[in-house]
Amino acid sequence: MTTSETLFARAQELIPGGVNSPVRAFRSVGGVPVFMQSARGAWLTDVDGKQYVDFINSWGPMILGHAPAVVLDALTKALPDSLSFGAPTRREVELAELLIELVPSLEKVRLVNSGTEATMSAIRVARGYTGRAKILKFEGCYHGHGDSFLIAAGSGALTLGAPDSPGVTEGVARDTLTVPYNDLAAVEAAIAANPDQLAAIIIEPVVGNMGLVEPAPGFLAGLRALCTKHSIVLIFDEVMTGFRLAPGGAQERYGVVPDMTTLGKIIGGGLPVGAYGGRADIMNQVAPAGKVYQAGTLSGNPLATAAGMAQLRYLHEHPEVYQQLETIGTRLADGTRQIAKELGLHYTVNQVGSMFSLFFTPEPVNNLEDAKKANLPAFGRYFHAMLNRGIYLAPSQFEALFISTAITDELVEKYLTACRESLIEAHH
Ligand code: HOZ
Repeated sequence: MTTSETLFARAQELIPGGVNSPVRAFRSVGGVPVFMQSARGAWLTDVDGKQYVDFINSWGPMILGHAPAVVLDALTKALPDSLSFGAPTRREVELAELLIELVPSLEKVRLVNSGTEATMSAIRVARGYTGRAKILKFEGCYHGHGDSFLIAAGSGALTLGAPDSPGVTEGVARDTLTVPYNDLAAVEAAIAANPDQLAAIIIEPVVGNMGLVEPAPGFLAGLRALCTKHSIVLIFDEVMTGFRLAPGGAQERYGVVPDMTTLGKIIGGGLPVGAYGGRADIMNQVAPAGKVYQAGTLSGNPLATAAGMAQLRYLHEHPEVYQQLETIGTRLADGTRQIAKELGLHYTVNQVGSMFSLFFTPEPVNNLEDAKKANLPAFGRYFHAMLNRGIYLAPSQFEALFISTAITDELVEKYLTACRESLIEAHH
């Protein structure tokens, strides 16, 4: 028995499903999750000492690879001062300044502890601001586990084959409308059917939670125009894409400015953190400036802000990082596409910058219906074949891969060799 197997057996007695977040349980690919011990650069080491090249990077934040000196130094310096104050600090102001400088839509910002908190708070503020109840989301988009978002949700909800969660009341579900991603006509129809009732449209501007799906040309701009016309708050959930697809996130990359933005883990350099922000007139609704309540003892935590500031400042001062990530991402995606073609599989590879997905279907993937056409058993076999070759992928077809700057040319080759062998093995 491996140590991971032993730990998983113990965990299953103690923790629901043996994990603290469903996707980690390997349910959609089968087998036992790997328990991790440590990580440096591109490499993870598990509790049995086996090493893997990491293509998850904590679902995004480890953009510079694991344990970058710049972040560790900042944490080491901050550590003796305090682990938590529950009072204002200088670094919160500095981090807010940096976020507002870099993300086009932010005029004011509030720090929270996770992406889920950020999205839950953002729709509360949008509702308070507009005085309307309903929100619209897209099928297969995932915005954390707030009740309002567990309707046609992506990520782990799809892994479990249950995109709607029990425990979400009918009343809450009624206030969440869903339409297919990349379908502007469906959005228009939903607005027309609910006149003056929509507080917000929330979207992953580039989706990471049904696998990687890119917005069709004009889709985001079309949403912007509809929201402006109907006084609906447009919220970009950039928990995965913020500071990753460009310094200013997907909104900078696609040139579409939302009214509000949610951010997560990457602004904490891997420590628990989140943020929501946007237009000053909307954010001024938040207590104590306004009446929409939202609070938290650990919000703006001194260690999270130290790590986050260090990583964001590094990214800000080294814009060449984005070109580097783009190049690595393109080599990995093109290489994967080419290998699939040579093997006669013609599978779809979607890539935007340093995020990509190999879909086990030859058809284009532009929304959830397309993503669901993937051959999931074959994906499961491929996942395990890659894992056996020391490549750590997301354990679900419905997740994106995230690249760090620690992926060298040599590691790209290692991945591509493993990819070819694993695709053959998966279809044997
Ligand atoms: N929600 C994450 C994937 N989209 C997974 C979080 C985790 O398991 O850490």
